[in-house]
Amino acid sequence: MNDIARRFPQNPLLMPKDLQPTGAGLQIISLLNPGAFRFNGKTWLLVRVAEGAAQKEGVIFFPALNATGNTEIIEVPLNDPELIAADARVINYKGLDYLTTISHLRLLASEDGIHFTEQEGYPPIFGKGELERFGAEDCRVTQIDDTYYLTYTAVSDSGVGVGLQTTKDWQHFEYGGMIFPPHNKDCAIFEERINGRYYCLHRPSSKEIGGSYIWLAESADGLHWGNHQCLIKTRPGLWDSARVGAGAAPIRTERGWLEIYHGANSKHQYCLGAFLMDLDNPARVISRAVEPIMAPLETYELSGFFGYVVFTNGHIVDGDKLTIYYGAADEFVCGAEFSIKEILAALP
Ligand code: MAN
Repeated sequence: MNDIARRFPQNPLLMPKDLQPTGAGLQIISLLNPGAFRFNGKTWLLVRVAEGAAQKEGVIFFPALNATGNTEIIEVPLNDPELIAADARVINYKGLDYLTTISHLRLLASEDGIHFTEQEGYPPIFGKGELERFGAEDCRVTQIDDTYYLTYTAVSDSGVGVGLQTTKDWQHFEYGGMIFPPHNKDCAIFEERINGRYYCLHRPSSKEIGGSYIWLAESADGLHWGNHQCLIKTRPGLWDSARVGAGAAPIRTERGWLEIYHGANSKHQYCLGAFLMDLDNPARVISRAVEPIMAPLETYELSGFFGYVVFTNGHIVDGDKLTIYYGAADEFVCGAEFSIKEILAALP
């Protein structure tokens, strides 16, 4: 394996204790998977903040937004025979799935791309309505002209889909509704229209025939998507054998659209890989690296809320320098630099 990431020596850049929870009785369990963008001369992160209820012995609490949009805590005794709590992230109660945490998105900005702080006047972004009752997660941010498109995982008891909001100033948002119904996540819109059309990568999942693969869709208006095509599948026996999903918006290079994606194996170990799409016709995959370009190696990537995870959905491109911001061990926000040339060299 050839890990070509140059991790920031300051990692982790952000930890749960660095931010305040949004309400009494809540605690921040993890900070993860930020979207990244430039705005007002600064680098901004849209961090996923996962909150849980302070636990007490013999009881499990899990949060959900109620009809009025406030976080409500549901309490179940640990010995309840109808409770299945085997995964740190998800529990099943009375046959229904719930998350152990609820996520919202928090805006932080930085002059140097390393030290991030919350900015006055830019409040947290919460899930909206019935289809986001269990939160908003892993937001990709794409800028097209003067509009930022936010595509995020919208979770509720109806399933996991992709929500869309747009903004020009990060203070006023337009809600575009659910653009991909369950089960779907990992949606990244391209930062340029191609032949007048919007494109995005997304990740529907099928439990029966098929799997968790990266798909391409196109749209005339950035809101209604069609002409779905399956681009990237899992590879038996490799590091991305169980599921794959897009990272942030594809990067224009002279060889094609470069996408950094995540892949996991059956042990839920997450690495980052790369593939290239044709510049004029992104449905054509030109190349895919066999090995990951980054794998969990550091202590903060190997152990945390959910260990052995590096996961990115936000980056800043500056010439050959690609700075990715990533979630480590589903608990910390970290940064790493890549040379785009070095990534391209790993692509046959
Ligand atoms: C998976 C994990 C969790 C996430 C849920 C819902 O279980 O990625 O972190 O909260 O899916 O998206």
